Formats: sequence, C-alpha cells, structure tokens
Amino acid sequence: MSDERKINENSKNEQLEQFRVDDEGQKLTTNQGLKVSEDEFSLKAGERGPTLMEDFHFREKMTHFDHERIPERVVHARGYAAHGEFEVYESMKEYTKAKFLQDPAVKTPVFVRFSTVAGSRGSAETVRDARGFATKFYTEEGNYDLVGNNIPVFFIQDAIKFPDLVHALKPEPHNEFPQAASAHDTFWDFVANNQEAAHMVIWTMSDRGIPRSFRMMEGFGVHTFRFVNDQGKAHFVKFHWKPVLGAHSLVWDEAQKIAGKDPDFNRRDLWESIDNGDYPKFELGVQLLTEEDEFKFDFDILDSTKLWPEEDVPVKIIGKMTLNRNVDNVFAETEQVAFHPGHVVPGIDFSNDPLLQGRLFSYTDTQLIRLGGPNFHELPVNRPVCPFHNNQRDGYGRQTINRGQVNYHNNSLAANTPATVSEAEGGYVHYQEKVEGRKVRSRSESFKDHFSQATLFWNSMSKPEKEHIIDAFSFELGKVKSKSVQQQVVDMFANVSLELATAFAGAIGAVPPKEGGSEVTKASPALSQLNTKKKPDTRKVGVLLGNGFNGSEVQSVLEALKAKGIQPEIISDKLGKVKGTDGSALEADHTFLTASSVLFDAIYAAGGSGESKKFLQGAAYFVSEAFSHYKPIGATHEGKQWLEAGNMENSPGVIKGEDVNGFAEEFVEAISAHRHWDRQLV
Ligand code: HDD
Repeated sequence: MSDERKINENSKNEQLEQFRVDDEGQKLTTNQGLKVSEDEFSLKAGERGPTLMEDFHFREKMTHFDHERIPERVVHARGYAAHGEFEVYESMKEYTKAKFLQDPAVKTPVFVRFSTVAGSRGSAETVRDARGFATKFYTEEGNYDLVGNNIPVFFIQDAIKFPDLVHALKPEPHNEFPQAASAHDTFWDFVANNQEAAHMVIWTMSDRGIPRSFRMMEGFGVHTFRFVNDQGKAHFVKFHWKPVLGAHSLVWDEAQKIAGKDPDFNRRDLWESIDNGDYPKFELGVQLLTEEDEFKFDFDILDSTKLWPEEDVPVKIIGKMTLNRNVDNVFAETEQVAFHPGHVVPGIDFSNDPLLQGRLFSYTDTQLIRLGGPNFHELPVNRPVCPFHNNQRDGYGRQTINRGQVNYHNNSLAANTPATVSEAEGGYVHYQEKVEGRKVRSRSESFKDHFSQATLFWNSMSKPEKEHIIDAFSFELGKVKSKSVQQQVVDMFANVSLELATAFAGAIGAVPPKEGGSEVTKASPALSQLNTKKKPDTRKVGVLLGNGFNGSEVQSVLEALKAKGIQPEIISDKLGKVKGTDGSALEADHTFLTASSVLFDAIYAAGGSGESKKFLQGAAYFVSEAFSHYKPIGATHEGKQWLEAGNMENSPGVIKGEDVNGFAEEFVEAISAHRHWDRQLV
C-alpha cells in the first residue's frame, strides 16, 4: 500500500474489493486449490464399508465446519451493520484538528453496527433494551471509533462494575432465562442495590427502549470526550447522532408480537431501506464546553449517568452520515468488526470519566478472545484505509509479510524506521492534562446524586410517554418474583417521582411509597419524542385489498402515497393477482398468514366487493390490532365497514375517505404523525 493518504468515500470499498471472492460459476476445489471430483460421498472401503482416514477432502470440509463458530460478543451480540460515508458541514478547526472534521468536500468512509445489548446472537430484535450505535470512521489519520448507544447515559459510573451489571442483566445463571430481557429478579435486584442505575433505567423503561427502527433512533457517545485544536486548546465534547427521519418507537404490545412474527425486524428494515435506495441518514451533533466551564453544573461532567440538557448546552449540528451499502457477508464484516473507544485520531482525546477509562482496556481485550489473537486489525473490515507500519510481528493468523531484518526500535540498520513523527507531522500526542492525587478506591462526592436527572427525564415526558413508562415498570416488576426486590425498586423510584412509584406499586401489589418525591421541577423538551421530526418517508402501509376493489380510485391513492415516499404493500387472503372493477389487477405482496399489522406503520383498508369470509375476518383483525397500537388507519370504499364495525370512525388518526383526493392528503398527514396517542381505546 502506498503512503499516499488521500481518502475518499470509496476508499474502504476499494480496499475490500481485493478480498471479495465470487464462487458462483467456479470449479469446486479444496482449500489447497485441488479440484474435487466428488462431494456427495466420503471415501469408503467398499460401498457399505467404513470411511477412510485418507479422505482428506472429507476431513478438511468437516474440520472447517466444526470450527465455524466464534464466541459471540459478551454484550451487543445481536447486531447488524452497513457501510456509508460521513461529511462535515463546515470546518471544525476552531475546536479540533481531526482531519476528517476539517473539509466539507471530503467524504470519509464509515461502517456502522447497531445492536441490542442483552440478547444472544440469535435473539429477537424488538426487545426492551438499549441499542448500540457504533461507528468506525476510516480516516486518513487512522480509524476513529465512536462506540455509543441510543441512550445518552449509562447504568453505572465506574467500569469496575460492568461485569456485575452484565451478569445481573443476562439470563440468570442457574436456569438461563429470560433471554434478551431485563424483566427478571437479578436485574432489578442489581438496580435497587446500585442506585446510580436510576437514570438509565427510566430511559430503558421509556419508549427509547423499543425503537421503531435503527434508522429512527438517536445515538450518543455518552461520555465526555475532548476536542483539541491545532493550538493545543481543548473543549469538552459530547457526541450526538440525530436521525433525519426523527426518533420514533414501537408500543410494547406490538414490540412483543413482532419478536415472534419477525425476530429480524430491525435488520430487515435496515437492509431493505439500503437495498431500495432509501439511505438511512443521521446528522452528527456536538455539545461543546470550555474547560473553564467544567464545574458550572449541578452534576459532574465526568459522570456517565448524566446528560447535558440540550437547552443548557445546545447541540451544534456539524455533519451528516449516510448509510448506502449493505455488507457482502455478515460474518466477514458485521461479526468480525472490532470497535474500541480507544481508537482515536489527533484532535480527539479522552476525559477522566471512570467508565470511559475502563472501556479503554476492555474492548481490545475482548477482541483477543472473540477474534482469536492480536491480528484482528488485519481483518479486511478492520484495516485502516491509510498505511500502518510498526514493529509488531507474528501471532495467530498474521497476514502481512513484513519484509526486512529489523523489527525493533531504536535501530540503526533501518535508519530507526518506522519512525515516530512530531505532533506537527500528525503524531498523536495525548492531551497534557495536569493530574495529581492519592491512589484511592473511592468515588467523588460530585457523583452522588443519582435521582435528579431521572426526575428531569420524567418531567420532560408527555402524558402518553409517562403512561408507557409506568406500564413498562409494571410489566418488568410484575415479572419479578421477589417481593423484597419489587418493594426496594418502588422505594428507590419514589426518589425520582412519587407519581411514578405509586402508580407501578399499585400495579404490582407493592406497598405505595410513604416518603420520597423530588424537588426537581426542571424539564428538557428535547428529551420527549413527541417533539421529534415527523415525516412520511419510508413508512410502510399495509393495504388490505380484495377482489372487486375500485381500480382507478384505489390506484390513485397508492400513487399519492408513493409520491410522498410511503411504501404501500398489498395484503390479501391469497397471493397472486387481486382484480379491480375496471379490469386492472394488483399483485398481493403478502397474505393475512404471512403478514401482520404489527409489521406496518399504518393500514389502508381499501376492501373489494367480491371478498371472501376469510378476507373479511383477516382484514377486520388487521384493522382492530393496528387501532390498538395507535396506528394511522385509512379506509375507503368497502374498507370503511371495519371502521364502523369497530366503532373507530371518529378517533384521531382514523381517516375515512369519501373523496379520494382529499383522503390521500389527510392520510399522509396522519402517517407522518407516527402514532395517535390521544385515541381512546375501548
Ligand atoms: Fe461496551 C461492546 C457501547 C460501556 C465493554 N459496547 C459494545 C458495543 C457498543 C457498546 C455499541 C458493540 C460494538 C459492536 O457493535 O461491535 N459500552 C457501550 C456504551 C457504553 C459501554 C455506550 C457506556 C457508555 N462497555 C462498556 C463498559 C465496558 C464495556 C463500561 C467494560 C468495561 N462493550 C464492552 C465489551 C464489548 C462491548 C465487552 C463486547 C463486544 C465488544 O466489546 O467488542 O468490550
């Protein structure tokens, strides 16, 4: 690889190209390149005799298969990823010298992996959990990894507690259930006895714990990092990803049903969007603080259980990431990608956040067991797109053939190369923060307020969001067997909000809190998803269509939806053509058996005059289930009968179309709103 460091959006793709292999149309060979004449039968002593040791093809095939699995990630095992590019809107020179944040003309290749945290690699995706949001920027100065979550705070303040947290969250060790769920005794026992978890717990119990899609959730770097400019001046920085489609969530009943109907719901959504050319986009935002302002707040900015309210420290939008290419092979790319918060570039540095400091050890360590040795940086997805040279050698799976006699520093035989370079030439120099202190195992007093920001979050929620939080606590603690743990959690959350704790105590038969409450009255409107962007783009609408539908009118509705970026999919009682009154026909994409209302953002009941009983039953169920999940429902022609039957006609977000043109417009608006929470369910 040359030492020329011009990177563009295609650099990673071009690098990966040299590793891609197309097997289709090729001759079958062993791994040694020997052509194979027979792949059906092992080599035997006689047709009914034993298999021979000599059968090298059988042994190679079987041995490789026997070793195909690697350990899944200890957390974030279930994930999905895509390639893309990042561009900065304006130079960030004033704050950081990071090269990829200087020039709006430069597009930096990225690889992003989204994940759930608790579940195993094969678990369902719509479980209640935080979501990982890890981005690898392949910059001209090396890889920069922003390894974040969709929640801006964390459960614990010090990394030494991470193994305890994860043990408590994962399935219980004696019986190994429940899978991918926090609704069990050990998790809530951990929460009640490690009360720094309060803030993140209220986030996971909120709608943020069940995002509608990876494309519709925010991302956060969580920790306070440092930007450092070319003058050596530092700012504290927090990173945000803002989805261009807004942040939206599922409802809990729907999320649980999707887990059965389509456990791959989120990855399918990501894959299909990219495949359709609807590229997911996120804007990068930063909150910046001068070093002088470090102690200006009523919380410690080194504490990962705290956020910086956006109304106090505005988020400056500085760039945009577009995910535009699916992987070629999930194992080679998504599974083998190795992120690490310690992969930084000049201009980005750390803070003393004790959670971040511990992460800086854990990530490389875990790759050693997961990817089998110290050469995981050579795997194609992990390679920087700029050259890399050092004196590290050997180890399992080493691929580079490092030529020459010299593999040490200092040396004279190779003129002391590879040579270190000065800061001015791009050498990474750690920010020279002055540090002094006694060696102590303790926590600063400034980390001790565990409840104020949990209350801030609660205060910021709209009425439906508060109801969802109460329901989530009631569900999770309703699954806890220990009365003592239930009561401890009630008493703990009384410190966040008496209203909240009293409500879920009632639902789980615990004693309502006698004392508690919070003096925090502040709210942060940016935390409510009710204030997010609302757009119709890429929303999926299930169209209930039967034979004898009004051909031209229904088709004109479908065209109007498509013109707004909405994706109608036709559902009927059987696959094949559904015939309209005017002789036109539309192909059914799904049947009532293969699809479910929970897999759509909205339902359009268009009906048809020649419907069978099976159709009528299937459609009625679709409409009523979608209604119960507060989804937009539109109905025209015969489709209106289900609204009447279900007494839904005058509910918010239910559009009954008399005039087809006006109907489409109103329906698009209802779809953009995402859900209609003010609907009264009977
Ligand atoms: Fe972590 C994976 C995010 C705290 C140790 N973490 C992992 C992934 C994400 C995060 C997104 C998956 C990366 C991928 O897709 O491959 N982790 C976070 C965030 C944290 C956090 C936002 C708090 C701010 N993590 C954290 C702590 C530790 C770890 C405190 C340990 C000290 N995390 C790991 C790990 C993992 C991991 C065990 C498992 C797989 C991997 O690293 O590559 O090292």
